[in-house]
Amino acid sequence: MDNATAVRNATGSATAVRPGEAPAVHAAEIEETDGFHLVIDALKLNGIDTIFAVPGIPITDLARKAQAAGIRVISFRHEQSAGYAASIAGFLTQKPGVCLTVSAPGFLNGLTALANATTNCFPMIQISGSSEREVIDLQQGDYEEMDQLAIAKPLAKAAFRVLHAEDIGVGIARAIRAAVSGRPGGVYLDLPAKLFPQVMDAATGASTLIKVVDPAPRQIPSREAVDRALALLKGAKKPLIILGKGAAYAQEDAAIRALVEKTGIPYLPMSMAKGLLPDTHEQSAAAARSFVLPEADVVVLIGARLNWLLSHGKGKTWGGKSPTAWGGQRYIQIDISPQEADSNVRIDAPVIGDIGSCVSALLAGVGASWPKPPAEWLGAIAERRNRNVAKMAETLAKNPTPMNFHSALNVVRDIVKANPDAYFVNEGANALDFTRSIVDMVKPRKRLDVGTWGVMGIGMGFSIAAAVVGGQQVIAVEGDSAFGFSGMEVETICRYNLPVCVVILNNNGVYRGNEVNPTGGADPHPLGFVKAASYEKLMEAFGGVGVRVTTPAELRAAMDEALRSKRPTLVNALIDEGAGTESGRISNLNPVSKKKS
Ligand code: ADP
Ligand code: TZD
Repeated sequence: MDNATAVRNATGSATAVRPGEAPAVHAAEIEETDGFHLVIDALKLNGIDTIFAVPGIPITDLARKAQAAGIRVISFRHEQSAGYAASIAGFLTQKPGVCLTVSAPGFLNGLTALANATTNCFPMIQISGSSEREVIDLQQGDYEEMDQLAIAKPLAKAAFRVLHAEDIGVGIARAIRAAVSGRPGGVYLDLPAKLFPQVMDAATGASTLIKVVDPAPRQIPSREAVDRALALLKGAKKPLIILGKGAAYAQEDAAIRALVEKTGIPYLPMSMAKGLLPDTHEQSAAAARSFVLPEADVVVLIGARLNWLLSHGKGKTWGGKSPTAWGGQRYIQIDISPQEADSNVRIDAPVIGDIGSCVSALLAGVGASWPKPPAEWLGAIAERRNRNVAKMAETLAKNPTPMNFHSALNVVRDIVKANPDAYFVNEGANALDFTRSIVDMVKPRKRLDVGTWGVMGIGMGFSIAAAVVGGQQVIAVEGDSAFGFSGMEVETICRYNLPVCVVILNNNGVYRGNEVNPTGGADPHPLGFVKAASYEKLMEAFGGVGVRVTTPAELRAAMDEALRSKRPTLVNALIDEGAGTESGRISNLNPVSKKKS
């Protein structure tokens, strides 16, 4: 405590005496509380049991006291990873994941993750300590001076500052509501250093705290919207359902499955919706994606936006005649955000509400007489799918030397299949794209990846959070570049002894590792890394298991052992350095100069 001296009374709670002030009554007789304890009590009151943090001024004691109060404090090496961990904890639990950062640089390090949470619709609260308001506003050069609230505002769904201890309850209640209600997102909560040591009597303090009632209220769609959608769907000749990560987040798995199965409509899962229904489901059109998108006539979007990941609903992907032309599909969009419809193409039947309520309302209109999609449509999809699956099986069966993405991922595919409860974290470019299509998921919310931004650096933070809040084994498949963004967190994995098996698909660089400096100079190529780097030693440095493998058989043995032992393990899988393509599957978004050199 900076301004006040804590005195512990017989019950162990803090009382405080300001320097130079005589206590009015015997300190030991008064139950007092302070800002530190009010923040902790407010979080606990609202069921927040875990904080992802990097401690330092002015929140060191907050982290310390939170742990003492029974909150699990997971302490990271870098705020960005702590932030990513908080955000994915929010996705997995529907409770805001809390990230705790220090002022200015720590705040900024965490802010990338907060912005990413907002973009991905993950509920998260970044609580950051900040310097003295008066000094910041006069720009007098305080320690880690920064107007954090102003900087966070445009990147967060909401941003608040609490100046007085008696407002902590309201501040945390508002942050929780903003994070989880409607479209979830990242919320910033600014807590200046001076707030923490403010004292008040404990009973008054307790009366200021708020246990939030119904923080994410159901939003029921209108009857008209549901009828409009059903009418459109009933007339479809080539219907298609697209499941997005909003559908995974909603935890309405049974209702979604019932809608898919009762209507008999083929579906496509977006990356993080894989496993909502098992990827092996006979209605999955994932292996016929490039066929169904341009062919479909009515598309039902459930918790998925028509953003770049779905080519904005336009162009060749959708059968459009030019890159910006609409393909002619008609859309039903289920989303909690009333502003999402028409953001890219016309939505004929928006159904606005929470996914559970919307899907249930649609289901109620799908009776026994619901017409199954025409057999030609289902047959054409099955034919494409079977052909593509057979082609992939052939590729996966090959065993080239050196090992490549496919032969390595064939092993990962088997191991994930045998361990359906394991969380599966994935980042990279080729390491992401190949993995997404090769590794099947059979359970919901198990696949966690780079999301809407395609951001590198989520790997270790997501893995740590999944192990901590999900309590299960984690397998992380990482490009070697991707891993580098959060690699130091293997120390965190070892420190907390988490069952995380990191597999690096190491091709010596970004996308691939075989490009050379065209000038012949000594500098390496900008996309290349140290050849055959010993990433496994990083895990060994902190007491975990490091294994270097060059064949699928060695990879299988190393992963099997990692999952058996549950020890922190890093498998450095050396693969063909020429195997990757530029930007993986999104090379169309990568401008390339036509000019030679
Ligand atoms: P993907 O990348 O998988 O396609 P997006 O992140 O683009 O998914 O879309 C998720 C959508 O889900 C967002 O538009 C968001 O508003 C919506 N969403 C999130 N949670 C819910 C919910 N509980 N009910 C309805 N819609 C939701
Ligand atoms: N920085 C951040 C934060 N996110 C990004 N997406 C990038 C940079 C650019 N980028 C990609 O889009 S993928 C990638 C980078 C640097 C790494 C690809 O290399 P990799 O995977 O080794 O991880 P592959 O398998 O070799 O393609």
